[in-house]
Amino acid sequence: MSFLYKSEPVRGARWAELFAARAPDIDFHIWPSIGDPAKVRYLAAWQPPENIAETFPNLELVFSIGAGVDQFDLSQIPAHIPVVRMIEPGLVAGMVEYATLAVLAAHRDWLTYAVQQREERWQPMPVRTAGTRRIGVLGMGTMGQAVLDKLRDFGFPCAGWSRTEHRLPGIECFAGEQGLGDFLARSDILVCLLPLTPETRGILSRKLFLQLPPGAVLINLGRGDHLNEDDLLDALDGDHLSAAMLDVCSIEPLPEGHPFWQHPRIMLTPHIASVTQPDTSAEAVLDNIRRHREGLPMVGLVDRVRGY
Ligand code: NDP
Ligand code: OXD
Repeated sequence: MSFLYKSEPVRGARWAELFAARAPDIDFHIWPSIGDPAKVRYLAAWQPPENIAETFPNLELVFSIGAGVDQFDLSQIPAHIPVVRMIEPGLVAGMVEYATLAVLAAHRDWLTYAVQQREERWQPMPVRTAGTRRIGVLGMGTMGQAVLDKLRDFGFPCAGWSRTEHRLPGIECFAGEQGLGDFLARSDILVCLLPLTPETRGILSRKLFLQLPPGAVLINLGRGDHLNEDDLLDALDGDHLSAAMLDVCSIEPLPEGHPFWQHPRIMLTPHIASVTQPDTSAEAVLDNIRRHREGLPMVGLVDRVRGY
């Protein structure tokens, strides 16, 4: 029986060591070395190989290397094979760090100061307290809840939006289409931590921006396809939004000459808000293999109907 890993090779080498120590009955292969495809029971991938069902006839479980599963065409994976996304503490911790950094940078006007520095301009702006800056997080899942938990401690009035109702201490919770307008109207800094699904694709649009308070800041940490890029440029250039911080783009890497590169009010990072950490993620995968073998519920099982 074998495990096929198809993602970043340095992490793969560490997983191989940990599997050898913790699950010696499983042969570990790092793509493109796949061994005998009929022996592959477990596949973990960031970008999945093509024709999974035909190539690996005895596959039992598919793992996403990331928290998102939008890179998988779930219709191509036979219904009896569970798909499990990544839930591991290292990935959550990285996201909490990045989201906190981005929110604090927006709150303390760092993009404006970066521009002023290049212009050799010494121009203080009023310093607002955290209590006067309202944060809204789209998505209250593993990432969104951890981020809200941290931001609340700074004294920001925090709210979250999700598909179903949630309750979190000290967080104003909104849900569904009917809760979106009120949630947006009170969000000075909007953080997107949604999964990419047919319902959420393009959600960061002109219509949504116009419901935010004037001067709001957008931080997109979900997926590039959540965002309508032209609508963002219009909202920034029309001064409805004051800045955007984008860790994800529709096309990655962002193409040469794209208007985002040079926009003075856009801060870009190359999809590094958080990264699956080798040791903790291997633990999470090994634990789910154990759960699967023992017939227990797996952590991060994807609901194919919801698409996340
Ligand atoms: P979860 O599945 O745990 O949470 C998803 C949240 O989004 C849930 O609260 C869910 O609502 C909500 N949601 C889904 N669809 C809708 C909808 N149609 N309307 C309203 N709310 C909706 O995911 P994670 O928190 O683990 O991850 C979220 C995303 O973050 C990933 O899918 C990925 O795209 C992104 N990510 C980006 C990284 C980066 O480096 N940039 C790193 C890691 C993740 P409900 O609770 O009601 O189900
Ligand atoms: C993820 C990501 O989904 O890194 O984990 O984007």
